[in-house]
Amino acid sequence: MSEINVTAPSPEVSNVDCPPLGATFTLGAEITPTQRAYLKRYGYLHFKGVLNEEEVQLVRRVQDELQERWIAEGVKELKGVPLFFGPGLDGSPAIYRIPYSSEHSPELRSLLDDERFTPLKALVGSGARVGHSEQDGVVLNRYVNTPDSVRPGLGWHTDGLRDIFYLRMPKEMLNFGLHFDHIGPEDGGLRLLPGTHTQGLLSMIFKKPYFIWHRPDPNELCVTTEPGDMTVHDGRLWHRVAQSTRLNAERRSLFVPYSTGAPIIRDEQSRTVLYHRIGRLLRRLKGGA
Ligand SMILES: O=C(O)CCC(=O)C(=O)O
Ligand SMILES: [Fe+2]
Repeated sequence: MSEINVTAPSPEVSNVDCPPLGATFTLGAEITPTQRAYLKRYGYLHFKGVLNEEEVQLVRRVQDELQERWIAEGVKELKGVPLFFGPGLDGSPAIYRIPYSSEHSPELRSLLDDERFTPLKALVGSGARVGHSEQDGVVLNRYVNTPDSVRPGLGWHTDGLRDIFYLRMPKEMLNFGLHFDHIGPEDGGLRLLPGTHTQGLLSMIFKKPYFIWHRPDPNELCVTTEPGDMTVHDGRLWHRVAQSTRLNAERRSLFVPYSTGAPIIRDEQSRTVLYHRIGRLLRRLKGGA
């Protein structure tokens, strides 16, 4: 993989050479034309080392603390968004998906509001903000690969379909993911179908059966990550989280919604979102919670 840094002023995106598929980048003071060209063509960007080691430790600790807290307090959902429960690596209860995490951790919130992420907001559009309290908020994910796991991976999907469940048309939207483990191809992890963000609505809805389809695609790209890496993907891009080939392995990620436009704010009275109710039903059928 090549490391690409463009610091000199560059011409408009249309004249910029797009680096080859699989390129990785460094997050600087602004998103470069090269980076924009790559995002436009392939629908995603991979930035290396956006968080330092200390910050990686901080997020891992927050994830463990919130998990401990919600389990101790018997919290099952936050603002109508269910927490996903399942056994952890050592078999004791764990939470695989924690929504609204930055609302309950001022240190996580201030980390994500750090200046280094400002250039990313420019990508989303003017007035873009971190959706700490919008949709599902900042989500902490844990994928556990043990025989008892109820979520060793995540089936094919686009993130834009959520908009349809929130009763609005999928808008242009970017998802920012932070990664907390060393993940090579054999560790499973994020797989993308580059370029599918430009598909029409029909392909976005019907290309693959949402969430239940895990089969590898001949065109999928495997994103290999180190702790502290960041990925950005277009909400319309097809992707999945592949199960690890190593038993007793875990992968952690954090997803940050950046949005513009009218916020979708939920509160403690909000009803469980339909797609989460369907998801919970499917997990229960598999023995999860
Ligand atoms: O964990 C990841 O890298 C991806 C998670 C994801 O695609 C999602 O939560 O929608
Ligand atoms: Fe996703």
